[in-house]
Amino acid sequence: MPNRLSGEKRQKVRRVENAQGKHNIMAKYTVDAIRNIAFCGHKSAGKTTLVDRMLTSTGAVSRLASVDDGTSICDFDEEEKTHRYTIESSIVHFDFEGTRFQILDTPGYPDFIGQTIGTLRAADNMAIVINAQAGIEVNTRRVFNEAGKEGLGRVIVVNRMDGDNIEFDTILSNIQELFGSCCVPMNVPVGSGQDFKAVINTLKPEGDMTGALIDPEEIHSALIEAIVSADDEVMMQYLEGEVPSEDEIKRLMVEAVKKGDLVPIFFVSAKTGVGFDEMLRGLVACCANPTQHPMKAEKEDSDEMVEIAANPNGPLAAQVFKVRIDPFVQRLSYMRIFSGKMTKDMNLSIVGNRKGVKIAQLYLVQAGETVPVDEAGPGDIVAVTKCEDLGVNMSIGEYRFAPIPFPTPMVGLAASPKTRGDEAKLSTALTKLAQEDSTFRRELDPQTKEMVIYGMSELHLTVLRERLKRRDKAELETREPKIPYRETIQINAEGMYRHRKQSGGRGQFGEVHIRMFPFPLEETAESFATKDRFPSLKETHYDPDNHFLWVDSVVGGAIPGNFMPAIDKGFRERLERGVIAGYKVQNLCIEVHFGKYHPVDSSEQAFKMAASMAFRNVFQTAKPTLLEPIVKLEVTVPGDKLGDISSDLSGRRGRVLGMASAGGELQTIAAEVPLAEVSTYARSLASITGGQGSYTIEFSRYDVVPGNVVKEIVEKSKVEEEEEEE
Ligand SMILES: Nc1nc2c(ncn2[C@@H]2O[C@H](COP(=O)(O)OP(=O)(O)OP(=O)(O)O)[C@@H](O)[C@H]2O)c(=O)[nH]1
Ligand SMILES: [Mg+2]
Repeated sequence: MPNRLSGEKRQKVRRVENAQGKHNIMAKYTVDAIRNIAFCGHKSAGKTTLVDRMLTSTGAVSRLASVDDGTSICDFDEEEKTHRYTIESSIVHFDFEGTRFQILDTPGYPDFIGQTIGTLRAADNMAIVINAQAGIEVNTRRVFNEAGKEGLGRVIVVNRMDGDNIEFDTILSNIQELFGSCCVPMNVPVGSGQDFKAVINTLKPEGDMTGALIDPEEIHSALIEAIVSADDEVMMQYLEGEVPSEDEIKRLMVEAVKKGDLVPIFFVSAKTGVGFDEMLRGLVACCANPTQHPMKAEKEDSDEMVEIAANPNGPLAAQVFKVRIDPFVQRLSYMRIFSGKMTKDMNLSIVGNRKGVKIAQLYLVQAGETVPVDEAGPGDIVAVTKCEDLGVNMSIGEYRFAPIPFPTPMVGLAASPKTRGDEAKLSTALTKLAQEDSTFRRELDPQTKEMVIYGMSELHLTVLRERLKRRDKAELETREPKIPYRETIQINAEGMYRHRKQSGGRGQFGEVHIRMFPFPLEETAESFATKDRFPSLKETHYDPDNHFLWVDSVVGGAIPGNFMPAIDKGFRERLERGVIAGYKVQNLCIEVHFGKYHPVDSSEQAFKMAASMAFRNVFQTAKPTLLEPIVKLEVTVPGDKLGDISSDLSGRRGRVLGMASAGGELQTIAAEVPLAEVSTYARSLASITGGQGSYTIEFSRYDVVPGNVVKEIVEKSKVEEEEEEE
């Protein structure tokens, strides 16, 4: 069965939906019947298998699905089918006992964490899936923390309970040791492995309890205690012996999960289905509906934060959290609606963009398939097609939502088209990739004029190249990783440059006098450009991307104002191409304080050249150096490998920040390491630990490169300064 909708199949879906009168989702559900939950966790925990099963067992999809034979509903992408793991997040929906579930299946590989983080914006809750056979793994803790940052309520799903050699007590104590005693089972398994046959509810333990792996009555008290701790008054009454009513428990359970006082645990097997319906009922009971998880946003023209209530009659407020470019349905922009109504032929206004966007069609998504709808409301997750202007992070309506905190991609490769003449095709394809994947970026290397692509890891870039090849018929040739060094200065310096050229006709004359200062990151343009420092300050120009500031304090018209834009241009070009080794310049302030011009022979070109050369010459006398990206590396390994790991890290100029238990035998070691030293870390870690370790990399900051290393880099990158004169 094809996974994407062909034109014919799309028509069929539309007819079916209309026949059932389902095309208006708002007419069918109230907001409080919706549960939006992201399924996250370590790779292979069984997230996709769980979500596929939700769709088949509730009848939302009427075919069998399996990751292992490439028929998964959520892993529908060609690359996912080939690799048998999730690369892109999928959004699906189904109904269960009167509740509307919208589930986000996310990748467990840290290489694709951008997809996970993007989808959290659409969720109100996170289910952290743990593989019962493997226990807590490195990405388990990472996603647990990400949920905290986004303010999502958390539940834990321990999956694969049908597997061999499961140590129930160890799993439970490891979870509680790492995430706290707030983690309490909502159901207790009866038997494990092949004998995992049932679960017993701990909120209302009843029936035959023989074979339960832990006493459900005992867990019941711990559960009630965690629930009542969400309300001080109820807690006091409880301690005095008063049992809270069922309604009270129901209300407080969601509160407790939202506050993190309770993290319910469910034991299931996605393969056999044991514990499945109990888990779904538990999710209905514990997870916040959209009205219980209002998002914060700023009104367009003010910086006051307000809470956006999930009100169907309120103003429209939504945010784009994902873009996917599908060869059949073209470009899809996925949005979470927080308030108001969106209709299929609406003109959307976008915050910060005067031009609105006309919706071509509004869709509900079921992983790779789309179902047209007329209207959607708060809590709904919908997609629109062909809206080129609707990019990730954009806020729709009058409220501005905070940008999604995507990690910065740090692993770079110099890239060029495999076939000459493919440049234009490749450029279009890479633009598409960057729109879909907020952890992919490309830049032109100012030194070599080569294109450099950046991703989260080697694996991430490999998968993206596969997609380019399959979808866009564009092949890339890549070369050794490029490190995005930056150039800067360490002391103040000053000087001037006179550009004078007599070539036939009119001469060219421009003279620029400058002072140069290190401009520390902690300073802002306002704090640095004071009258004390620059007594005749007239104007400041700040470039936040490079943390570059230049100050115009020229007096008496020594340089006429109409040449200032040319000076600005000269500085900016130099910033991009660097001075000592061809890297971008940052953390620098220049004061232009004097100059000379000629009424006939001065030109913009002459002043641009003079500015660029003055920059270059003075920079060279200001103790120039290189900055390198430092990353925070978190490595999780079996405890007995800690020694080998830390000595390997110190060999890479790394600095260990700390160690902590990551549950059970696992230890996590956090270190700061120069990016240049970790481009091949995946391979080394695998050989040290025999494949038992995993790691995450996150950009931390730029720091000064040690002197001997600077020399090496500068030598290697000696460029011919073609345009230098005289
Ligand atoms: N025995 C058993 N195997 C399971 C169960 N759930 C999943 N699996 C198997 O575990 C493997 C990984 O399952 P996935 O559903 O792809 O895991 P995932 O968490 O989505 O993995 P990523 O997409 O890489 O993050 C597959 O071979 C599944 O068949 C389960 O409950 N029991
Ligand atoms: Mg998956």
